[in-house]
Amino acid sequence: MSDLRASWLERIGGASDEATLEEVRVAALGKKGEVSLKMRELGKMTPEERQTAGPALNALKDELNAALGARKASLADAALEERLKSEWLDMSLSPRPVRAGTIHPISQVTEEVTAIFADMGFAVAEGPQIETDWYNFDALNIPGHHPARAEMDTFYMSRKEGDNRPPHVLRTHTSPVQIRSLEASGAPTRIICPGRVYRADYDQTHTPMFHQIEGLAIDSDISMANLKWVLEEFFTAYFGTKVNTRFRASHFPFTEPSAEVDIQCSWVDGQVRVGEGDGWLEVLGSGMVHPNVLRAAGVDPDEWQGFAFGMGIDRIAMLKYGIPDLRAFFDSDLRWLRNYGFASLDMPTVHGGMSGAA
Ligand code: 2NL
Repeated sequence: MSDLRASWLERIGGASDEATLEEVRVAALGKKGEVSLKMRELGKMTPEERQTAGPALNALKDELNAALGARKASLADAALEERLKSEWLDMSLSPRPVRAGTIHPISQVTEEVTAIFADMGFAVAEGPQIETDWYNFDALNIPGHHPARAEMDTFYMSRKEGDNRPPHVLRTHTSPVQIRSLEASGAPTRIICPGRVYRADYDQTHTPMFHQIEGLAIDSDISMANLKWVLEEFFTAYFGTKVNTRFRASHFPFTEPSAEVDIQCSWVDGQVRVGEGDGWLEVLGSGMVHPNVLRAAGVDPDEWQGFAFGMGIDRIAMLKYGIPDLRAFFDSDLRWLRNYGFASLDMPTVHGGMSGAA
């Protein structure tokens, strides 16, 4: 009996998969299994023999059943373990980089500039890019014979055959937005107008479409002194360092007096550095709004006065980030701009916003 027990326990322990284990079970405890046959033989024994053999066989049957159950469970565990190993997935792997859109550098700079003027109480105004010649020229005291109205600088829209009204133009500055805003809301006012403007010009420093930001402040006592303070405050905030300015007398049809404004700079290793130094860079035009312009916008020049200025966004973006060629802004591939510190180009911008994205 103990040989029987030992040999079956060994076969159970040696079964390496569930199918083999089932074969062992049938061979021991199935209808014609060895242990089952032995139990059938109990009937032929004498009562004395049966008294010892019966309980021994029952105990053996229970023990083998328990051993079969335990072996089956451990084989199932091992099989699961194997499966888990083969089906393992590395969740720590970085995802493939997502090609996402980013904010264009010009838009980033526009927002930066707008935010600085907003802190000084300027509201943003926007308007159409296709303008009438009244809003683009006449209202700004630019007479019909002025060179700025010449065919070579201005993009004219064509009229239908037989329509003899003056043609619409692509606005050559954002001033018409300020005229429209003055007309609609009157004085006092403090606004800035960023946007696209168009001139027929194309070389290393000019593109036919570029970006401008103009400012306008009208009240009863606004002076050139306010203009100088506002501009120095702006340059210092924008360039992150104290910036000195120089006002040079100039001429624009829409301002009187007029001034061109330079910022102080130095040249280090062929690169311009804004703030101080022995050089000056022209960055904007400005002046006191001409009485004719106030009148054209329906504002009484005997009651109101103020300053206006205009600057190229592309140009001040180039100055801050050391970008050599204006045309680079309008290439389709902007990845090179990462070299100039446009960090948000590295950050995916997700529709609806993502924390941390600019
Ligand atoms: C320049 C010159 C300037 C203005 C723009 C302006 C607007 C109104 C009335 C009067 Cl509504 N002036 N704008 C004034 C002076 C200069 O821009 O060289 N910009 C790049």
